[in-house]
Amino acid sequence: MNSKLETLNRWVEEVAASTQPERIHWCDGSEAESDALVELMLKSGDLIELNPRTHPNCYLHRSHPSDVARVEHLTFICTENRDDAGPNNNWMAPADAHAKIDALFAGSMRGRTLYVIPYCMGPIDSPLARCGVEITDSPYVVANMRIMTRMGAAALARIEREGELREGSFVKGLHSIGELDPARRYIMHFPQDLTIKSIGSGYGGNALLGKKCHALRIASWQARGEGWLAEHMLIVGIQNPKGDIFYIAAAFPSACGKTNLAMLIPPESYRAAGWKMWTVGDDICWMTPAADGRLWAINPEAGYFGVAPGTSEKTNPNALAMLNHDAIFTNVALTGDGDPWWEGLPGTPAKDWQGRDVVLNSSGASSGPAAHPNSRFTVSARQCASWSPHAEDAHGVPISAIVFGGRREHLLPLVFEARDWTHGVLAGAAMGSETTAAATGAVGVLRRDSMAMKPFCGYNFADYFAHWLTFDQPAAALPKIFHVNWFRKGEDGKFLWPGFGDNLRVLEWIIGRCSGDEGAEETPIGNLPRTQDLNLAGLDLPHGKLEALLHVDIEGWLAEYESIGEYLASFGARMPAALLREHRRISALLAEAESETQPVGTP
Ligand code: OXD
Ligand code: MN
Repeated sequence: MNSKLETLNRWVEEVAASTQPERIHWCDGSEAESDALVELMLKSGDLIELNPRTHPNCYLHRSHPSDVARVEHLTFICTENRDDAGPNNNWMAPADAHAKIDALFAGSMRGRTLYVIPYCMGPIDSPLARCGVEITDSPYVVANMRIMTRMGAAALARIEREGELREGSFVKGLHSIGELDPARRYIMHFPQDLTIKSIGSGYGGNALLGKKCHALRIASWQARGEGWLAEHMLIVGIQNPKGDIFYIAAAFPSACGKTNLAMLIPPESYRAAGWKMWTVGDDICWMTPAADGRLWAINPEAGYFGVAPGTSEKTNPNALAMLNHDAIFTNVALTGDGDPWWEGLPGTPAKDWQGRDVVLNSSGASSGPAAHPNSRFTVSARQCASWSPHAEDAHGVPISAIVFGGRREHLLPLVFEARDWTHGVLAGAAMGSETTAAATGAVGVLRRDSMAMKPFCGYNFADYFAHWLTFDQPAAALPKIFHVNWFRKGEDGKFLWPGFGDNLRVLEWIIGRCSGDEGAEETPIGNLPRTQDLNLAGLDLPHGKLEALLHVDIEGWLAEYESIGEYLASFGARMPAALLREHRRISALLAEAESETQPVGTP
């Protein structure tokens, strides 16, 4: 088989001439193709069958121990002009990058099959969707792309249709596992040519090119040119007892519980009152202004590639329930019965993520994590009980609110509402998280991660903020922007807020602000709920905690704004003046508030 589209055939031929595969397979996405690939991988040891009684059609893949996560230091944005990539990216000149990586691709597929994977990011009939073709020599990548994207014949038909109208209408992604050598591993992006080249890793975002490489890095570049936004956001629908549904898009850096929030189950008192939550997406959101002035969003993905450890009955029962059939697990541990296991689940592991026997000490614990901390599940979005009936709508869902958040032990209140769009963009630009013990390096250090896009924005952050600001047009009916922090701690070092399902209490205030039904108090940093504005029915929050969660520490905020100012300045002259003005406006409000709290006569 090959394609009706000559440019596509030519590219596949060129790649084959350089990588020299033994055979070429064009993926049609069919059940029979998938069965044959699974068969092949079971034989080669790439997959291990899990307990078919408890987990039918579930498989375990163990990656190379040196290949277990995205590699940001080996990820490059290759634009002609270095400043177009910006200080937020690693940069290489396109000619140098092609030369470097093409040398590694030469002969890299010898003895292997070259798979051509046509895929569509977004509902197949959606005008907001965009297509790509990934060439890979990894059958594991094919199996994952089949779950994570709309892959196969229908995508190819769309690519051919669009390709006949316009040259260069699909993203070209070339991937080879190469030698799996970290010293010969690169993930290169050429946004000006809608091209990705990735070699030396078979893992997640390095290899499933539809996800971070296409749907965020390349798409963010495309979106700027075409007037939309490609964001690292979940999309969730909240249905109130009247039956109205409000959609919220939310950006959090990793390790802040994005998948959990996307699949939140309302607390008992809310369920009894008739509240429901719907999952549209857990990682990526593409938003486009429509004729009604609102931003409409699709989830470009068709599945979840979620972190397994910590996923439990308490943190995310919806996720747990969708994982007992038709799922691929990567680097999890195994029980003696051949069930997948990770830290946070009941029971005990027998084999760790590398297949080694787990030795338990006298108290029944293993010496280190049995599942890799970044072990994953890949599963179709449809298997989630809260999967939204509107997730496949071609025009997407209308977004009422955008929420930014991070992990901050101090200072950042439970929630605040930005005064307007410009203030909201500043809140997103300034957001960040304190590092946790899960990451290497010092714990508790604040890392700014604007809009949670630091590893994923395909161009200069200063230009990206300017692009965000362009949406503020007179006819626009933009979402309101909020910032949340589930992770504030009290003086006793304990979390002040229970989190998980109770986060709906904050989301209820957020949608109430959007519909004009909820009150707030104005402060220099934005509008905060007064204690009476949050619904705390059925929640036993000890006295003083809510006040602490909603406290605005003016002195602390003055220092925070000074640090935000330094961060904005680090992007140099491209930083939009409107954002700098907004920063000055709030700094002045804070200074004024501070002087009002000083007793008369103090210098
Ligand atoms: C992810 C990430 O895997 O953001 O989604 O790192
Ligand atoms: Mn992500």
